[in-house]
Amino acid sequence: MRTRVGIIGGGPAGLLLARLLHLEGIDCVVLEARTRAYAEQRQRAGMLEQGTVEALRACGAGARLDAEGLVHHGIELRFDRTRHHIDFPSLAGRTVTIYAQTEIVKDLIALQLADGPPLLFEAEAYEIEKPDSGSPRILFRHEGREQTLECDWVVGADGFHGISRPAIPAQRTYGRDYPYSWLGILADVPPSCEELIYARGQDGFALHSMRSPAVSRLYLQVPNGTDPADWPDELIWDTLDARFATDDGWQLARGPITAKSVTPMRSYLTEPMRYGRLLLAGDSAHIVPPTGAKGLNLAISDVRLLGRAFAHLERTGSEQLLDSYSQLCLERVWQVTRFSFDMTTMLHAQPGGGAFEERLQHARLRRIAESPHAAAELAALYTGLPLGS
Ligand code: RFL
Ligand code: PHB
Repeated sequence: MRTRVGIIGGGPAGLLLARLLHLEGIDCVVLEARTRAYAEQRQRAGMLEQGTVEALRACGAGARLDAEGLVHHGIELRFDRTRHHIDFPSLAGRTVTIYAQTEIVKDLIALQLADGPPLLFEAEAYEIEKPDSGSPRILFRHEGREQTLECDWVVGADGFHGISRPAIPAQRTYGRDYPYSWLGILADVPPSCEELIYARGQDGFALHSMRSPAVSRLYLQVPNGTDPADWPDELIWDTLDARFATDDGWQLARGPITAKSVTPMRSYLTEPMRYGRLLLAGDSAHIVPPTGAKGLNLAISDVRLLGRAFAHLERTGSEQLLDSYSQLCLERVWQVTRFSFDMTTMLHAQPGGGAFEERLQHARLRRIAESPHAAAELAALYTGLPLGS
C-alpha cells in the first residue's frame, strides 16, 4: 500500500487532517488501532472554541454541530458560595460551543467513510521505519496480517500512548503530574445551569458541564489512585452539592448516573513536533489538564496548521510551512499550557498546600471577579487564541 500522507490515529486530530487533505486533493490513509464503535464512544471533551467550530464547519462537518451544539456566552466562576459570570462576547468578542467529542468523531468518520480516503479500523501501527528519509514506512497489523504503508510523509496523531512520539530521537520533554484527578460522570438529568460552572468548593474543585438539554456532565476533584467503584452515586451527588453550594439557594438536580471514570491530571510537551518526515499533532505531542478545556481545541489547531502546510506544499512545492509547523504550534501550545496550569492550580485544593496557597488562590479568583482586565485575559484564552499566520 502506498500513499502521500500516512496518518496514525483516527481521533479528532487524525480524522480532521484526513478531511482537510482530501478537500485539497491530497492522498492519505488513516490507520486506527481500535474499532469504530470504541472510537465513537470514548467519553472525553465537550467544549469547543469558536475557531474549532469554524474549522469543522469549513470542512463539511458542521451540520449536526450547528443543529445540536449549545452556544455559550460565558462561564460561571463559583467560590465563597457566590457566583461570578465571565461574559465572553463583551470581554473577548467570541463565544464557545458545547458539542461532545464523541459526536465530532462520529461526524468525521461518517464523512470519511462516505467519500473520503481510506480509514482502516483495527489497524494498529507498531513501527515507523526511516522517518528521517524521503520515503518513510508505517508497519501495522490489520485483519491478522502484518502490512506496510509506504508514505511520503507520516503524521503521528495517535494520542498520548501512541508510537509516534517515541520514534523521534533527542526530544526535549517537559511536564508535571498534578496531585489530584477528576472523577467524571454522565447523568440523565437536565443541566442545572445555562453555562458551565467552575467551582472552588471548600474541600476541592467541581465542574458542571453538559452534553445536551437532557444530559449533564459533571466532574469532581478526587485524590490520585481513586477507584470510581468507591464512589456510590449518593456520595457523588452529596459531594457535588457541597462544592457547588451558594448562599442564594441554587439547587443541583440529580438523576441516574450512566457513566463514571477517573482521569489523572497532567501537563506534558515534547519539542520539536517534527523529525524528518514525521510530524506530530494533538495529544501525541502535548497534554494539558482539562480545567481549561483545551486538549481537543489544541489538537484541532495543530491540524489546521498542518493541513495548511501540506496544501502549500502541494500547490507550490515549498516545504516552508512544514518547516515552521513545529515552532508555530509550540508557541501556541506553551500559551495554552500556561493557561491550563493557571486554571488548574487556581481552582483545585492543593494537597498539603496550606493556608498561604489557599489565600493566593482566593486572591486570584477575586481579581478575575473584580477586574475586567483580569477577566478579559481569562476570556481571551478560554475562547481561543487566533491561529497564527
Ligand atoms: P486521541 O483522541 O487520543 O486519538 C488518538 C487515536 O490514535 C489511536 N491510536 C493508534 N492508532 C493506530 N496505531 C497505533 N499504534 C495507535 N495508538 C493510538 C487511538 O486509538 C485514538 O483513536 O488524540 P487526538 O486526536 O490528538 O485528540 C485529542 C483529544 O482527544 C484530547 O485532547 C481531549 O479529549 C482532551 N479533553 C478536552 N479537550 C478540550 O478541548 N475540551 C474539553 O472540554 C476536554 N475535556 C478532555 C476533556 C480529556 C479528558 N480525558 C478523558 C483525558 C475531559 C476529559 C475527562
Ligand atoms: C466537558 O464538557 O467534558 C468539559 C468541559 C469543560 C472542561 C472540561 C471538560 O474544562
